Amino acid sequence: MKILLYNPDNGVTRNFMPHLWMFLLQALTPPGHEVVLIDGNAQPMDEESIARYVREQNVGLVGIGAMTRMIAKAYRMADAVRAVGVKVVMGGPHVTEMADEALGRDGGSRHADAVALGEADETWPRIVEDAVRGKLKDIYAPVDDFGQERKPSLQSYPEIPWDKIKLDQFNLLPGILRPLLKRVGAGWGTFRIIPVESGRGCPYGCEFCTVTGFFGDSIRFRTNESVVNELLLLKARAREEGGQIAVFFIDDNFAINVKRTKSLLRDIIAANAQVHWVAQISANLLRDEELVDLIAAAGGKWIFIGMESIDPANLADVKKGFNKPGEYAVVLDRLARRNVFAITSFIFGMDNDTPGVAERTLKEIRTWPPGLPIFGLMTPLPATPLYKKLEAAGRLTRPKHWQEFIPFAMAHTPLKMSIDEAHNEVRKGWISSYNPEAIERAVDSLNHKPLGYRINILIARLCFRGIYFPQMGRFAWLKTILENRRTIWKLIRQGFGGGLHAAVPSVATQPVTEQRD
Ligand code: B12
Ligand code: SF4
Repeated sequence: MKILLYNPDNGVTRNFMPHLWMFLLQALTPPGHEVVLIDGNAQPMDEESIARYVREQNVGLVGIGAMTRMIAKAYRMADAVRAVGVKVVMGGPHVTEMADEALGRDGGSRHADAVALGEADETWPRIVEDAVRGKLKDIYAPVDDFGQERKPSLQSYPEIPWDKIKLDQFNLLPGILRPLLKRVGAGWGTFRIIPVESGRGCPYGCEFCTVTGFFGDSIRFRTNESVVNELLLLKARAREEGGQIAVFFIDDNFAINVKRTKSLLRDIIAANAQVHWVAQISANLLRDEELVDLIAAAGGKWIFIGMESIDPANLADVKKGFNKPGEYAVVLDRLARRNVFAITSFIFGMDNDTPGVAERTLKEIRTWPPGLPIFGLMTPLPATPLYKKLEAAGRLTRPKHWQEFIPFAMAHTPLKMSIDEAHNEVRKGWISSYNPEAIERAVDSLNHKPLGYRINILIARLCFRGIYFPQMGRFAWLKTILENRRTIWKLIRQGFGGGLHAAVPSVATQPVTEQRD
């Protein structure tokens, strides 16, 4: 049977990396089937084109996975596939919580023939076999022989054949920057970010988060050996294609068991399996100097830290009191001393937020080493404790906000500010952090570091601004590059080592600091 696994585009950004679930389910598909992957972020498709594709390619089963924010598009695509008589199975965090919605049992129309609840590592082969026999069930749940929920063990994690998988659609290098990147070193023909997981689960249970409910509060790990082998495979691929591969460890808290993380990092170093990587780690776990040393030595470059708020009352309110704003600066300095920088994520519209929260947060951020601040709004995702609390209090203004997804729009009213005020605070956060002057300041603040670090933060900032400011398509990118031409030009001149006193054409309003590496 030919199986199509499809992930809808998120409609806001082109996702910078592929979705792991597709590659994982492909690797777990029983032999004898052909599995095709389409990520709508890289290969845009509408309802008509997916219907045509499944007909022309004789696809027998379509699997669709989506987060809450993409679910409306996922349903539309599922409807189009079902309309041409092909079965659809849906999975992922949204339909796990809202299976009745996907199956049309809540009064709405039916979108999926079957729903895979929770982690599908063990149920997927069964789903494929049932589809072949024409006997798909409505619901597949990961349960043991006694009907008790069973989380799959990651001890026998499948080998994802990264060396063979076609990844043409995931080259992130904008052609315009290639000449500059060649100056940094050989091997910049391609640049891809690949998701790798080393464990699942999180015991913290923050009120707004789906993870503890979905993956459970006890943590399951892959073996060090299997993670190291995956990194070696990716490293070999980058070498072969004369490009760069960076890894995003998508574990929700990569250092949740510090002892185990250290042992994994030591094994990565011993096997010479270092690639550049990003991981999510909460600030409280980054107090450990030895851990941070190992992160740097094992290839860690960016750490995503869910700071959420600089207000301890807000943090306590959402059960994230283990975050201590007083130590954020210390943690970030500790990382920066090892040339590891942070993606710092904030949520505005929390119940203790008042107008001015953006400026208060930005004031703190300006005292930190340069990084990538991101700002979002408190969002009640289905089945989270937050959703239940707001629903019970009658505070949801758009209880089914996913049916009409609007980026950066609240679905409930915060207690101490209006919805519009919260939206303005987020806007202010993004404008102040990603305007051309802010980007230039961030790049200049690394003037004492080798050129590669400045190029790195420039590219990262240009990409990250696209999370908030529409930046899809060549024209939008060209505009962004033009707006930031002064900083880009400065780096080009530093890279080529000439004309350091020349003014930036038509935009040089300040003297440019002379800087050589
Ligand atoms: C990596 C990641 C991202 C990446 C993007 C996704 C990518 N390219 O991988 C980035 C960093 C960009 C990101 C951003 C966001 N993310 Co995110 N992200 C994750 C993260 C950490 C890992 C995803 C992953 O690969 N997991 C591992 C795989 C194996 O698990 P899985 O995807 O759930 O798949 C399993 C099952 O669900 C099932 N399954 C999934 N799909 C399908 C399909 C079929 C057909 C079947 C049968 C089974 C199946 O089988 C898989 C194997 O068991 C998850 C948390 C988590 N641990 O999952 C959050 C998570 C998915 N993100 C979340 C959110 C909210 C966001 C943001 C909205 C955050 C924000 N406020 O800005 C943004 C939106 C992004 C966008 N523009 O679309 C939520 C989603 C909750 C929800 N109900 O939708 C999660 C669960 C985290 C959370 N805090 O709750 N994210
Ligand atoms: S926000 Fe992070 S720390 Fe909190 S429950 Fe979710 S994954 Fe765990």
